[in-house]
Amino acid sequence: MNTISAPLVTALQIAPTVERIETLLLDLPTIRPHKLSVATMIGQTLMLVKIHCSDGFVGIGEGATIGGMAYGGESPESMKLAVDSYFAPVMVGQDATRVQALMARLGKMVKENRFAKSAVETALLDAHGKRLGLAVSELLGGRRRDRLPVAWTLASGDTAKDIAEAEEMLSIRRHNVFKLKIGARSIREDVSHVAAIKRALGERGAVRVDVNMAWSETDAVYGMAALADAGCELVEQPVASAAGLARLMRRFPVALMADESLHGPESAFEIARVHGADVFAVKVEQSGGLYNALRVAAIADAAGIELYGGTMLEGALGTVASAHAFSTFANLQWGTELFGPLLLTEEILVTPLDYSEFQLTIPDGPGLGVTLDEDRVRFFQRDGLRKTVSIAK
Ligand code: MUC
Ligand code: MG
Repeated sequence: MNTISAPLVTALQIAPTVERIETLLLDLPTIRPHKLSVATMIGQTLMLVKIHCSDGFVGIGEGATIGGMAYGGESPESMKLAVDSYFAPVMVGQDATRVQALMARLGKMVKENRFAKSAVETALLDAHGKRLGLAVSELLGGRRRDRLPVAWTLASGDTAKDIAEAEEMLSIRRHNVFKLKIGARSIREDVSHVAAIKRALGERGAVRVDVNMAWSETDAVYGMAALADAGCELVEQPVASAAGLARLMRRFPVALMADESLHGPESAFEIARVHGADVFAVKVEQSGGLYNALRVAAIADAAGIELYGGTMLEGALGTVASAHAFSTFANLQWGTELFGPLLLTEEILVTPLDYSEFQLTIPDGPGLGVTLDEDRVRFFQRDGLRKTVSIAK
């Protein structure tokens, strides 16, 4: 005899499930070499995830790293492998509408892999938003803003080129906050580079720096004082450890921001506990997904730490996912740096994102609110049409 009650049968029948998960790698060139203390990027590889659901909705998500594995333990290739071999068996057949429950199930069976988890969580939210006719920001509790201020990173490695690039951004009214990548050269060279750029821009542009952990603590003591004198308003991750950051806090008239030390809610709590930062650079991928990014922001708010919306130099999908998450933050005192798609030579969306008047407009259509240009994706896909063309030459 059938012991399942009628409503349960109905619920089982109608709950859309994850049917199939597709992944691919996209290799896109950057507009110029992007020089960080850890790597020089001349291209970016995006790992795209498509989650096909039994009700016909397809969600898309993205994972990206900086300089392959130069920035952390995951790479686009390792994300693809993790999703194909380990995530998919855990997710296929599961209720696609219970995003948090499905991510918790995945978390029990797959440790770490924060970037890959962020990509699949994004795809689940995109599919569910499309299903409900709601933007991802609304699924996350509701957006508080439709536009986000966007900083630009000057990282050509050449002071004159950086000044010309900043002038161009100011003149087209795309960016008026500039983050300078330093730490690869001597501190004295870096300080004069920063001072020259700040002198050239004056009050027209704010100048901040990202050291990407390149300094020792004694370097940082000298460097932060000199950068404050040069008119720099914020120093991002000058040293590697949270304890080191805590010892540098409040010693200089310049804000201190944690980036690489932040790996989601637990590390956010630990940095807050030791008073290790004035500002958190919240990155959706580093946090392990959109919900975790919201948890990091809540910890910052509770600790009186200010917020900045960071980037892993994602392409359009990762950038829009982050924008949806940041749009819900109660506080976003330092704006964002969601410029990733602008660093790439190729557009992969049917309708490009709107960057204007120093801000990014957050799409408000269902899900992420963007559509992939599938022809261009096929062209730039690894081992795709572009490769065939170059071989044929
Ligand atoms: C980082 O460390 O913040 C963000 C902007 C940029 O140019 O690099 C990233 C990574
Ligand atoms: Mg950084």
